[in-house]
Amino acid sequence: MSMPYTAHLDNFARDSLPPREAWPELIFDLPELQYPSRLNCAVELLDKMVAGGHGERIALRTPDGACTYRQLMARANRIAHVLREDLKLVPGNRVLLRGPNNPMMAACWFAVIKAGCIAVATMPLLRAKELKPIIAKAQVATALCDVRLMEEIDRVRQECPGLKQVVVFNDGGPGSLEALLEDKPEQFANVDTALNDVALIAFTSGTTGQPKGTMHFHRDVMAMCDYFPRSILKPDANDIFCGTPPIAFTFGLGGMLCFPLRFGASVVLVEKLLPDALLKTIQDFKATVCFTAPTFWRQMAGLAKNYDLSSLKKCVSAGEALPDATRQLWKNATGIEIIDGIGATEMIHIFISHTPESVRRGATGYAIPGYRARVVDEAGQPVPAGTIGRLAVQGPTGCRYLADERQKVYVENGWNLTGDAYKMDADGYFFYQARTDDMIISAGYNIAGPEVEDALLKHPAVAECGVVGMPDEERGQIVKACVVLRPDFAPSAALVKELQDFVKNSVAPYKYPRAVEFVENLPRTETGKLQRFKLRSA
Ligand code: 3UK
Repeated sequence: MSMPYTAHLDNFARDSLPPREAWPELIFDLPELQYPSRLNCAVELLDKMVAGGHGERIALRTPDGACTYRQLMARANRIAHVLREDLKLVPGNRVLLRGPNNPMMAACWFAVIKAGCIAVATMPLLRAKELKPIIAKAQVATALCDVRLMEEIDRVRQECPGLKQVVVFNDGGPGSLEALLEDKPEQFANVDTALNDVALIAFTSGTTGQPKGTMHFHRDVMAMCDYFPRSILKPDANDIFCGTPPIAFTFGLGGMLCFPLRFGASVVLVEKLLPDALLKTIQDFKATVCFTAPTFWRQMAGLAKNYDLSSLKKCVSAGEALPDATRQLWKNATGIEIIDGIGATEMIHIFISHTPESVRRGATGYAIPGYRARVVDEAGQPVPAGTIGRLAVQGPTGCRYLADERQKVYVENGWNLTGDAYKMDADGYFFYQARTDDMIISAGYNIAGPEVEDALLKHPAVAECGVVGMPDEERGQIVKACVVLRPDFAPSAALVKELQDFVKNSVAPYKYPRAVEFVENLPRTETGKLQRFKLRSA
């Protein structure tokens, strides 16, 4: 038997894939979305757009200026020469990328892919302690790092002898990437990768244990650009994207880089965005599409009146469940129905979502065309509509952990199990309950924290909240709410009672929080997820 074609000379990634029988079943049943056996996703997103006449259009916008498709391609090509000639990289080598969302970070990502190497982008706030297992696991010998994030790389270098070369960018000094690419040609012979050569390894933002590396092929990047955007987001070349997710988070890799380029549109890259700054970005750049997490949508709803957001058309929320209370606040403030979507690093991007017109209150949406979803019991059998169980999905993308036993936990009988508890209605809409290990069991009742949170968020005193189960001798667990108050409200026993009664009046009374604690803020990850384990241990 002949080996299937690969452009990789370094076969580390291929050799670290899970055995074929441990992969999820993959479905490619949309006739319009078939990809050729040779595919380089950077070539599809850059070179082909330039060849197709988009070269002089703007690809990236920043507060300091803009960059066309042709300029971005030229920059990526020169960096690819540096990778090949100065750093002596061969196809299949992993390259660690560290940077906030900015044009050099974007160009580096494309350069790595053009050179047939594998992009391992890391979240900007990661410390040496968190980078170390990533570098070891993905066997990374080369890093490209924004000058402002060098400190942790310098620290980790001393402990990772395998990390042999580090090149700094956005620096300009001698030896920097800018200096090295100066005399490189603007053309580059792109590596002719196979559609199932690994293009990137994305590490999960997991809270416990060793980080898991998910491996995605060139084909998966194209599927990410074609499935959710084509059927739900429906952007066009005049759209201007903006938002907060880092390129290192696959939510951001799609929304802040690959989706806009796939459609000939542009994206505003801003390095550090707080709710006010994101609103100002929308106003100043006349952005039309915005990607961010639920906590941002909620905070921005309260500030929206101070900005001209008339350019904005489409809003995407992902990362954690979008409470209906937040959806309504944003709609009242702007008239826009947020597009909610559940995605996962293992799946690369969103697989259940809805268009603004087909929203159903309280639901994440339906399986987007090309994906299948169902709710299963402990044994993996589908449960009837209306029953809570475990979410299982299949589609053109799926989980392939880099050398990790936990592949068996995520993939069962060919289905991806995301770890979320869901309920499906008779029309195929999926209603998020909680992470399966976050379900609260109190006096024999199953209670989903996010449902109680949504009830609390409808009270005018509540800015943000997190609801968890706390150990209790009598009931096993009790429902506890950690509440951040809006500026005009002060903690009091009377307010505790008022919030408890408020919840009892909107959901089944046994779900009300027996304990309420007022806190200054809630612990969140860089991706906007509430860290419930921290609330439980507090
Ligand atoms: C949770 C949601 C309810 C859910 C991601 C869009 O979040 C992303 O990837 P992660 O690997 O986390 C996956 C988990 O996050 N989640 C995400 N979105 C929603 N829960 N409603 C939602 N809309 O528990 C899921 O299993 O960090 C999101 C695109 C790409 C991504 N990587």
